[in-house]
Amino acid sequence: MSSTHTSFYQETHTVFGHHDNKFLQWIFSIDHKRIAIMYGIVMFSFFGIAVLIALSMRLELFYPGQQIMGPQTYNEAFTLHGIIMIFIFIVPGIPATLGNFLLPLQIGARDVSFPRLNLLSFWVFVLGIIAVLTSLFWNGNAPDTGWTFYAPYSTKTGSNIVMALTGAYLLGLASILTGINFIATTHRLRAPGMGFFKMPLFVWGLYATSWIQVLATPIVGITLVLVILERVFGVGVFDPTKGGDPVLLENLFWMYSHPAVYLMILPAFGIASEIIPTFCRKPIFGYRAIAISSSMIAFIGYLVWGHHMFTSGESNTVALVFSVLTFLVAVPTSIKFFDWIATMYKASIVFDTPMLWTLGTFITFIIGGMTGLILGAVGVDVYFHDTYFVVAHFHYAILGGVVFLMFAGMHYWFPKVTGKMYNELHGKIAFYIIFVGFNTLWFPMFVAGALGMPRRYFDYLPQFTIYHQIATVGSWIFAFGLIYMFVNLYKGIRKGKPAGPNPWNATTLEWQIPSPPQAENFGTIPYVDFMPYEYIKGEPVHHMDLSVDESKKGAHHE
Ligand code: HEM
Ligand SMILES: [Cu+2]
Repeated sequence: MSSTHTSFYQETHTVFGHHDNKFLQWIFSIDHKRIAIMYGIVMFSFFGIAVLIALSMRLELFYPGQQIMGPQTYNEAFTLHGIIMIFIFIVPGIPATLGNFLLPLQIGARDVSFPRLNLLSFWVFVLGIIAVLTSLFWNGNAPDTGWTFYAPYSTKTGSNIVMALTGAYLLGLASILTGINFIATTHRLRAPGMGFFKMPLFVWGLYATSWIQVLATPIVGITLVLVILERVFGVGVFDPTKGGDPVLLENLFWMYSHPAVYLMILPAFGIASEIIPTFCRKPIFGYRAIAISSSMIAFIGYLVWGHHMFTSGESNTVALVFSVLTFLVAVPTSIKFFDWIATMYKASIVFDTPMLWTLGTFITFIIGGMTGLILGAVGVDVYFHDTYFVVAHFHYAILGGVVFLMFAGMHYWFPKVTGKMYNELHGKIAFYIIFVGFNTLWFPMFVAGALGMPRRYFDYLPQFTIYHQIATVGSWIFAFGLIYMFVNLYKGIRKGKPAGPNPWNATTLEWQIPSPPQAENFGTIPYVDFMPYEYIKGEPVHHMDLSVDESKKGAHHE
């Protein structure tokens, strides 16, 4: 380790000056790298809790009839599972963790544009979680509406909806603040010479996502406030008995929540676009097409929300229009996939864990995406609506797409964040266990759903038993794989070998500085007049040491 630099583990800037206390140094830190790690710790703790809740649901479903919980508890369980997974885990997801850590590093900046706002958004996020948790224990029942809060049930049920809505609102606010910060950072803080079309593709993914966070999240914010107003003051917006319209809530909700799907997947695609050239040691094919397709997906994503409401009584014309628009999203998505495959064509691919996760995700996400097209066809969806086919589809897309690529990114940037290496062999074994567990868990649900198994039911007809039992066994394999993976990463942090600045032979700026990076990232800010993925004969074109501050060379150290 070079002695001239302090890593962000030793020293940090805080909002209130310098603290001797380590804990205060962390929770008041305005260093984007520490904030990223704090987000990560909180998010993955809740991911673990939501997985445990899901495992208990799967146990309940092992046999027909009541096993370990009654219908009311089951409703509360899937509501909590959904709220945690969506609002606490995957919406902040990649931007708040890997994005926060890497955005400044990849564009050659010393921090995000508004470091204090970054810390504030973290604390708003924590406040939101506290509100959600309060809703579970605060006199009365835990929320039982499902994470979509559909009316009129959400305006009528006796459970603690207002607290849960407040929580979701705060979590949305945190997401907006992150988005604003990232947009400003991308526009203002790129290293000199780095035009938009010289940015790494992960930055493109984050940038497109930030616009969705800023433009779409306020819609759901307003919607949640309206439900609160309705419950507290009896204003009739959604309740038909007061002259309101429950379908209005569905419209408003999905105007946010469909774009939110792309908010989740675009940075995940960005991760794939980083990993593929690195492990093929080749420039990426179709850089511009991949960059622009992110923005196209973000844009079309606003126009398709009605595909969640084919059975809500919308007119045939409207349903048809939404159906066609839904199919359009496949175009920019396929552009990305073709470009990735073209990059891999004739490359000598290195199958390390991050690449393995990326390739595995291709399979699961394509299944998730294709079944999405099936559901996007109006006639078919009328049949499949609210069956396990839908449950399988979105777990394939979100878990097998977004979360898996997040795992890919976690392995890829692990050496950068920790300065250590995890064990490759165990990393690969963990991937295979999770992959097998995942497919055992969710694939049978397509079949059960197609045969008519409805979702959100704690009980079912005996002919569905076998599918639920396979799925439950799959859920144990899956959970075991998760534990295996996290233990391996934890061991890497504890006693992994030092990784060095650039263990993968990667080309982007973050690999040109020490691992972990020092407090203000770069000694020298480079002039970037080259493309992000430049290889000649399998070797990176640019070798730089950006940890050294050239202007201070020869000067004395304090
Ligand atoms: C160990 C992994 C997981 C298991 C075993 C699991 C299991 C389940 C089960 C059994 C249901 C209820 C199905 C029903 O009764 O309709 C469900 C619903 C749901 N899951 Fe998961 N899940 C997992 C991971 C995830 C992840 C990673 C996400 C998103 C990031 C997610 C998001 C959801 C959502 C949004 C619902 C719908 C809740 C509702 O209907 O209100 N799940 N999951
Ligand atoms: Cu949608």
